[in-house]
Amino acid sequence: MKPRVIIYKKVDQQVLDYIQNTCEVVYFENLDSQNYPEFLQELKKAQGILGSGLKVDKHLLDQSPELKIVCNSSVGYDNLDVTELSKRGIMATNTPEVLNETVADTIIGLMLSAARRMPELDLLVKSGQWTSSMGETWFGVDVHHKVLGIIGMGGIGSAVTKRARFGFDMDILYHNRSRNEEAEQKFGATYCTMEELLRESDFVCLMTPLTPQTEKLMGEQEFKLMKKSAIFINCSRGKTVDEDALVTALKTGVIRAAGLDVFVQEPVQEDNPLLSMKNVVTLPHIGSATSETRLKMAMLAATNLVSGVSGKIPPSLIKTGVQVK
Ligand code: 8YV
Repeated sequence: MKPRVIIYKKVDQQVLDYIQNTCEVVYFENLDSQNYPEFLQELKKAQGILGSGLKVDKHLLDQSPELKIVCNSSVGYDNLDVTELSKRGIMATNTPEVLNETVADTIIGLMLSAARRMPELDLLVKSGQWTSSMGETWFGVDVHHKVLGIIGMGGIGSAVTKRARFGFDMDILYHNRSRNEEAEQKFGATYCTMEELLRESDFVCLMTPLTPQTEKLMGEQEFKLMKKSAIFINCSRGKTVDEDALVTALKTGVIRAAGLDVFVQEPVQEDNPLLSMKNVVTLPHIGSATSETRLKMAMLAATNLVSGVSGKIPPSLIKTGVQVK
């Protein structure tokens, strides 16, 4: 009998076909309050699940007696209670590396958009307000030859560094739990303390995973250390930032601008003050959202799933201490 698995996000037909070769698939193109009870019913019989963002905690796991593997189609796995998974001997996987270059493109896009005020100017042109040559009130600031500070130098950080160094001749500072020698040797990134990075950077990019240690990593004190002319970019998770402190910093000129792909609450609430600020460029959490990259992520998640339910070690097993039998 084929192992039963649940896919709870829309995936490409080729991904579905690949999984169906080995597994009996219960497919939810998306999960919402209407189909959630049905999903919970199916969960009782499922050996594996694949999707992104579902909160997998003790409560959910209590309702998943057959589960062997949880496969995120995302690099981040803050939705998973890995301690609880590991206690129960359930494997967890994510999709690292395949999205690095695409997320790096998004980050450079946010830097350029915020520095050159592209969304504001786009609106101006489209609303017929471009009536004469643009005066200095509309000028932006340069990106090239500036100092870029990267907090969290993993694969995505390295891909941003490469672009910033070789495309924009920027100087790169970084702060990370451990030194990244490759980023230092290949791209000339310089390791420094968080405080030095915040003080000296013209652009501060936050790229850490969300963990109890990184929650609200950027708060009032951190924004105050930044240059008044600095631009803050967040493409990690909203909760790595104290959003109220960010709003105040942007409103009171503590920093110049921000480019944000992520928010504390997603989808973002209409009354979030960040939405009405001209010096904030927003994106709806689409860092990795290109057709090519989302397909690669889903295919990697599928490979993890099929390996896991077939008793093999999945290629991107998250180290949770689970003894794979
Ligand atoms: C995905 C992400 O956007 O991989 C991540 O951690 O944040 C994004 O690439 C998201 O989780 C939806 O698949």
